Amino acid sequence: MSDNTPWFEGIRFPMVCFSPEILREVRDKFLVKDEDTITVTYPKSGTNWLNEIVCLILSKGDPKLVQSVPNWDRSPWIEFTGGYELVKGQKDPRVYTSHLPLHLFPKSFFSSKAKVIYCIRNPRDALVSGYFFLSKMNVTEKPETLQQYMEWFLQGNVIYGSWFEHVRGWLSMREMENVLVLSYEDLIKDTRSTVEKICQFLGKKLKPEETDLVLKYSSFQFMKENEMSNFTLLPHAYTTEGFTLLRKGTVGDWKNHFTVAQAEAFDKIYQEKMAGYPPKLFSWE
Ligand code: PPS
Repeated sequence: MSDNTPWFEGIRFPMVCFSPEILREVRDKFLVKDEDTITVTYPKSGTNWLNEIVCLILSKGDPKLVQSVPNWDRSPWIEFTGGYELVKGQKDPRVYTSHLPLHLFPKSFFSSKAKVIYCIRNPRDALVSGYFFLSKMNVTEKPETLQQYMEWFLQGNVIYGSWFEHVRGWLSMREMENVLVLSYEDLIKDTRSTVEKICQFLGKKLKPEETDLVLKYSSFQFMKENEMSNFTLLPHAYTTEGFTLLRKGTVGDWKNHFTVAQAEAFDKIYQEKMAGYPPKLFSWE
């Protein structure tokens, strides 16, 4: 990738809504509060789904908020210039989101009791999702082919940097009691019990019928039709024809797009970079 996207501390960011000054301030000066809930992901790993679920858990399944306020206002991205202002103005208890790698995350988090939910996804599916998303957006150089995007991805030369470093960084926090690690694959496989796990982590007890509402309003179909959740309200200058956030919402779509040679090349690098983790830690393995 060779465009003019901004860089901060060796990580590339999108061309719009970012500045190194705000990124530095978020890391060094922003005060995380004990009552904050923060959802964190590498891009294309289920961020907006998780945000919808958390928002609906907090409203006990009442969809009023998710149907009236755009997702980027109800769970602002702290590292976006506009999002940072929104988070600072939020009433307690605050709920916000981030794609930041651990080393760029607000330093004050590490001495707080704030809760972080980190959602990981098979990098192959995150790669395919990112490829289709960014080829229809005007915020970075558009990849021309999946092969090209795969090369950028494996080099960490994509927005928010290397998937491997992101995941290694955040997984180092997985034993902390204020950090919950989930996977997109678990959310797909058993949405109800994963939602219940989130409720337990957040200390929220929902009645079964309230959980039903959380599941209903955060479902792929509801989110795809909800203009507060599906990114159709993004400024048209940012997107091109065919852009969609809720594209497929499945596990394993990479198998429809990787060639055998690409799958083998990816596996080789994956095995090298992820060596040392216990078997079965990742639900896609
Ligand atoms: S972003 O742009 O980084 O914030 O994108 P992110 O929200 O992290 O990831 C987008 C992918 O999540 C899928 N998605 C869902 N899957 C299942 N159910 C629900 N409700 C849901 N909401 C979003 C979305 O379809 C993207 O994955 P792909 O594989 O592209 O379909």
